[in-house]
Amino acid sequence: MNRALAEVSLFGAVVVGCLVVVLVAQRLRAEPSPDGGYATGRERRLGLGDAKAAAVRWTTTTNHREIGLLYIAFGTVAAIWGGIDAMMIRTHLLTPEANLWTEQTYNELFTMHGLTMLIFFVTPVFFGIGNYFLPLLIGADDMAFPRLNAIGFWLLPPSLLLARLGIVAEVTGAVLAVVVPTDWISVLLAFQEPAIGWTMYPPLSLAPNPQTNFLLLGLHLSGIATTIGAINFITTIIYERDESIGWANLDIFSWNMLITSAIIIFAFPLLGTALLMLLFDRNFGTTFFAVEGGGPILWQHLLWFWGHPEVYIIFLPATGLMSLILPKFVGRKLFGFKFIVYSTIAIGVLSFGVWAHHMFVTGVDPRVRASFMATSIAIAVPSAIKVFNWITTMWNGDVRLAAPTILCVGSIGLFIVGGVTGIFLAVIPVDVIYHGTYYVVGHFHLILMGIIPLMMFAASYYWYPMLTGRMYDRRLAIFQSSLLVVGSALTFMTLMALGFLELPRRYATYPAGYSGLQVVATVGAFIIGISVLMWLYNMIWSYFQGTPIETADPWELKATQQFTPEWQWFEDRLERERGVPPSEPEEVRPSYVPAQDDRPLSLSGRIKPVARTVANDAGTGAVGGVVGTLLMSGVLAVAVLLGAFDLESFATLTTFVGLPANLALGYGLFLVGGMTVWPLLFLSLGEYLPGELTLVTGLWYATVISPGFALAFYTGQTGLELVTFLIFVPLAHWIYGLGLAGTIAYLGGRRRRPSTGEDENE
Ligand code: HEM
Ligand SMILES: [Cu+2]
Repeated sequence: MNRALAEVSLFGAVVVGCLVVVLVAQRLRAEPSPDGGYATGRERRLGLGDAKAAAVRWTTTTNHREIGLLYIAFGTVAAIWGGIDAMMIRTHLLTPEANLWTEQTYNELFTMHGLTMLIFFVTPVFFGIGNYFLPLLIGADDMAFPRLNAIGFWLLPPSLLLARLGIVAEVTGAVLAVVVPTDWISVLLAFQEPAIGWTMYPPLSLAPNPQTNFLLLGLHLSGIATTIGAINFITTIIYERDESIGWANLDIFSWNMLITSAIIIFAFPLLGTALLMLLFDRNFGTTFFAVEGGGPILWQHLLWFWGHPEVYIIFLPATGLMSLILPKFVGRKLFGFKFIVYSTIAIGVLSFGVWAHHMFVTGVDPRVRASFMATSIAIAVPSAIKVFNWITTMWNGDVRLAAPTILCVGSIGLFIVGGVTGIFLAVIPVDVIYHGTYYVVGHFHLILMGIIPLMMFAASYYWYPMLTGRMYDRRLAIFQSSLLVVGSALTFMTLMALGFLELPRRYATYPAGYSGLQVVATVGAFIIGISVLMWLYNMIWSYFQGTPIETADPWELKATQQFTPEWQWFEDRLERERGVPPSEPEEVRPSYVPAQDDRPLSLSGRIKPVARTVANDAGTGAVGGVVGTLLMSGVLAVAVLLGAFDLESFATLTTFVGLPANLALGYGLFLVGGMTVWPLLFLSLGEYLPGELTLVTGLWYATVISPGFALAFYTGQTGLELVTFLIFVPLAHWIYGLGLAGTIAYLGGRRRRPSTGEDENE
């Protein structure tokens, strides 16, 4: 089958489908109502003049919202294009032999799929969302450099065309070949999409194919566009913020865009340079990456020094959206805002220190390799902080069923699987086995697909009322989101399974034994594809036919004090343009801006109550800890008598602090630890976790923590003994938790009541 024609017709089919939806929706809207009522006032006939005016307007606009929409539209087109590549790859892999497309075509497909998705889909869509909403979120009139903004966007269409000129030329050639002799158009037919992998490793990328040059130029151009956008974001966030917005109450999405942009500023110039070096090698006889010159490994260093930060460039905005959207649908403020910001900064810095984990098998010096393994594992910590904060945000929240909720929860799940498998890959011995297999493909798609597009979809639903003034079809959206989550899990976890079976990646054919799982993965991919089409339909159809919204607060954000500035802006606009009055009294509206104290307290005045609380809490905690630990000792003593618990476990505790094993000392440590660490955890989290500290929360903590202790204490007991031991550890912890929680609740309750009364009088 001719690949280019297949791809172009699929693309054409999607575009035609969209147009049909637009036309039908518009036609229905313009029809007079059946009772012969009002005239078709909204009917608009699109004349040539209107079309021209619209074309001029959209190509010359410098308004941040319009440019944002252009970015989003461009990114969506690229996503559909790259998505069609993906569907073709998966269709090809349905059978073990290469009988649909040739091996060459297969290589072209995965090369261009990767590049299109990473470069032309993700960053543009996030820049679009940033352009539209960031100024609204920070109360700016526009981006800092509106014209530069337009230039940054308009560099993208030509760069996509350059990068994918191969297929454009091929199709044009094939069409022209029908009417003109083939030797007239031999130039066009010489183009061929590169089949060199998205990482463009030499010497493969040095092979003669004119299209590779255009690809490199296109990528270079897109890099310039990205850098321009990043500069604009940084400047806007730093200089255009409203007076009421400082660093502490800058919203989390803007924080993420700021740090993403900072990474871009450091990473992209490097990519640009490397691309130029490769172009020079290809065309002007330099030898940067030739074996007799710098060598192919030099390319890998340069590419991955950009490439790993790039992973975070496309990932951080997604986490920003998650941190912004999730709280709105679970009715609780984002937990640990500060720590999410810190973790984002930490990722930004660390992302430049891990690139060589992509090169573990290239014969890098083992000592260097080991240090990259350490930093790669370390970067999991800030990522995990985010996950814990999201989960804690949901904890006991008023979780509402809506498409964004499904997408957020699904993403967290997929991201956890993707992230944890990434930690394994960061470990050299594991990577050596798996790096060339589908395990890697499964791992990175769980992140690339699992959180990035899912958060874009969530954002599209969340802000849809604001963008269009209408509501999307909620039932379809819930169905679509569920399908997307299920499809993603099915596809990419199956790829992981294939990886465990050590199926190598980037092969067009495979042994027949793998075909069962390959079919499952392909089915999953088609589920994803179908759900994306549903989304497209919903977005377009609802734009014309959705129920017009009657309030600026469709998500009831005011009730949870999360009616953020962009919605406030929308509320003003609705009132101005449609006369929709604000749905609540004026005072409730600016709730997002933190209340300013009337009279600032003196320093000691501010410290004293804090110090008093800390001292009280510490005292209460310590007493509770002693009670809990003593009760726990009782259970452990019984366990020792029954032979289910080995006292040796206590003795080894001292080795953790670098002392020789000693029973008495170990028990002492156990007591001190129980007195301090646990109550501290308890008290500090008890402030945030809803439901305060109760016996039930105590049991929860105990249950969660006990497996860790079971592992730590386990000193080689075997068989039945181990089982009994495992039972006794939770038992002991439960008793401890009850003792601790009971004591703290008793002591704390006694003290708290009068002091709250005091606070209210102040
Ligand atoms: C429907 C969703 C998707 C499917 C079914 C899919 C499928 C695939 C397949 C089968 C490969 C080839 C792996 C190999 O041969 O080793 C691949 C590679 C790749 N995909 Fe996707 N993909 C999807 C979405 C995405 C998204 C959303 C992104 C990025 C945001 C992405 C980025 C990549 C990259 C970077 C590669 C690496 C290409 C290479 O091996 O050089 N994919 N994808
Ligand atoms: Cu990496």
